[in-house]
Amino acid sequence: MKDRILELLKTNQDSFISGQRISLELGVSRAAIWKYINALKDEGYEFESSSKIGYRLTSVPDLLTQEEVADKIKNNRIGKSIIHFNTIDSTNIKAKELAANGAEDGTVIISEEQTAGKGRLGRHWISPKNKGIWMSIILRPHINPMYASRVTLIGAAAVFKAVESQGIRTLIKWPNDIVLNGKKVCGILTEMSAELNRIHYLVIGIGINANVDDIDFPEEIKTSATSLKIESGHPIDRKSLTAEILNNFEILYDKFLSDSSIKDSVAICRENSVLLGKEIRIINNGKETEAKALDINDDGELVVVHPDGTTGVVFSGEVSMRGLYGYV
Ligand code: BTX
Repeated sequence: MKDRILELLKTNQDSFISGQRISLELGVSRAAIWKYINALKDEGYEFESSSKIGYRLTSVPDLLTQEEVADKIKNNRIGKSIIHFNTIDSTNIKAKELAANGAEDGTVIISEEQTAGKGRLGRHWISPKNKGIWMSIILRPHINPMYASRVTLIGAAAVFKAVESQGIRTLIKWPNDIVLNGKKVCGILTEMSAELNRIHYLVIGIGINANVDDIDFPEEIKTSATSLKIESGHPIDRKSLTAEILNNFEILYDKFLSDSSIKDSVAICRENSVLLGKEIRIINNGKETEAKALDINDDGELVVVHPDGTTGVVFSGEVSMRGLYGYV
């Protein structure tokens, strides 16, 4: 009911709506309306109200709640249900817990802040309050677990397209980073629970430094991390960007489910890659090798040429590049 009252007030933001009208339209008592309005106030919504003329919504909070993002989502599944937190340890941890307890395919967990945001290999992801998009998508694809990592490239392509729609051109660092002016602006962490030939669920965690300020980054990552706001010089509409990512994600993900192909996502990652043509270092299982990045093939693998002239593919792992994140 709270959602419906809010919707009614949002569609009539230019005028007051009387308590009587809300009561009649939604079949709710005047006392209950007052209770819901107070609950909305607690969430950061502001109203003008008068016992004679009713209520008018004057300001909405900059929060990534279901109420604030849902009207921009065009999807059938991804993001139809958004579970929002003000603070949490990690949206990936929460998503895995909910998925293990039966949460539906497409459920999205968003938090305004993470106190123990996770990067890959146990690393930490800085997630300051109200300044980024820290979210995880629960997926239940009927695919062979060996193809699960392809979802990371779908995520990267979806983030690229969404950020581009806001007028900012980023580059994709295969397989899981988005960079802007040589610094990391987004990271993706895909986790899985599976048997040998069946996936229970996948969780794709996306962290985007939307409005993060320089001061929020600890000293050790100041030279390697940036935000869309820092680079573009203007604040980012986090609600639209969140919805755009989820909208783009569903289009690319549905394509993948229909024919197991990630060609469209790969094309986006290839055309906007920061790595291709560059000398790189590959770190896999603690072993470091040098190579030149040639291509991303249609299966999403990185094609490289080794110093001895032989070519090979890299399925996963750490890749670093001269001049990016200060690597020399
Ligand atoms: P990664 O291991 O590639 O990157 C982590 C490294 O990046 C850190 O060790 C640090 O050097 C640097 N770093 C930490 N925080 C930031 C930041 N905010 N911006 C730029 N660089 C940073 C990448 O891992 C995957 C990150 C996924 C984060 C999302 S947020 C929502 C979801 N929930 C969760 O716990 N993780 C994911």
